[in-house]
Amino acid sequence: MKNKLFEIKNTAINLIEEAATKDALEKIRVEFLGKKGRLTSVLRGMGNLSAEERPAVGKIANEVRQVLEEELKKAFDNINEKEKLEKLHKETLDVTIPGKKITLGSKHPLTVTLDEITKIFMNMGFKVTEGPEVETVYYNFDALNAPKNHPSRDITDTFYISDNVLLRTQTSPVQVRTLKSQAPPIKVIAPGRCFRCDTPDATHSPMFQQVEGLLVDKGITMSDLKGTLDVFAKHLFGPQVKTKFRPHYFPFTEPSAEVDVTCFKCGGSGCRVCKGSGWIEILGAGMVHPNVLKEGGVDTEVYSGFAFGMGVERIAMLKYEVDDIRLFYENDMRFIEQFR
Ligand code: 2NM
Repeated sequence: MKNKLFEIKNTAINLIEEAATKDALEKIRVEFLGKKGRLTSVLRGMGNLSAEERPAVGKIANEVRQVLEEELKKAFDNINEKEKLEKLHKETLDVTIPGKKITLGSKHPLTVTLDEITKIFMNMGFKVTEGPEVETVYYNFDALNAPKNHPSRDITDTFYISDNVLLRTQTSPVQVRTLKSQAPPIKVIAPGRCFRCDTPDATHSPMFQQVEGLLVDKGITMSDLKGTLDVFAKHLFGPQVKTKFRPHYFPFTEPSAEVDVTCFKCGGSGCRVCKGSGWIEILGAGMVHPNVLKEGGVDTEVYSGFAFGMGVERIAMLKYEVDDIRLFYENDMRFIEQFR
């Protein structure tokens, strides 16, 4: 029986030495020390021993159990330590590996341009107003003194949603809403998307952005308009530029003008940018028509005002010498990335 115990001990120790995982160790523990284990069954057989033999065998059996338990624990701790080291090794960071490059986005050139325009007018005390892109015929045409037979009202020029509802063709309906909801003095700009039935080409897009301005107060004259737009042009294109007004016609302003700046590229001598004329048209403007003011609830005996409007794409094309408006909407990274 003693030999059997020593044999169990040696077999178990050999197995423990060979075991490579905690699972394998647990199997060995169950096989030798478990309730139905090999050591346990030997102990059960002790009843057959003589009274003299029993204590000595019992002592050996206990020693074997103790040794095996110690060996199992040692082996278990070894494997644990090894696994911990392996895990640490796997999780080691190589701080010398180059980082992943994060590409930064940038503002779209139209956003850059709109921000710049907005900032100049805000610095002159204008507030930014916004309004719906889906408008009524009343706000888009009627209230703006557009004659019933004006060509821009035609379904071939304007996107109608129904007889009475359309996509705004300019942001002036926002100005009308402002006139109706606020008492003068009014000093606002209205940036936003506008829509016209145009076939896309180098200079036309069925969707584009506008900034319109409106100022209504006592004693406002054409010279206030000239001064405001001259300051704007100098901030946008440089202090050297000059502005000039050319007579024009808009239904919502009287008198009306188109505004040119001296070419910021050649200084006025004539080049590709100004097509040889030395002047570049940048916006339209005028004194708000009394019919528009009255429709907006303004007393024209007390107040007068000026208004102006410009295309954001047009300004961006001039500033950045972009020769095709469609480039702004194509999301071609080779184009977009040039404006970082
Ligand atoms: C332009 C040119 C001239 C304009 C007029 C108004 C309103 F609502 F006050 F009558 N807002 N914007 C205006 C005037 C717009 O765009 C080329």
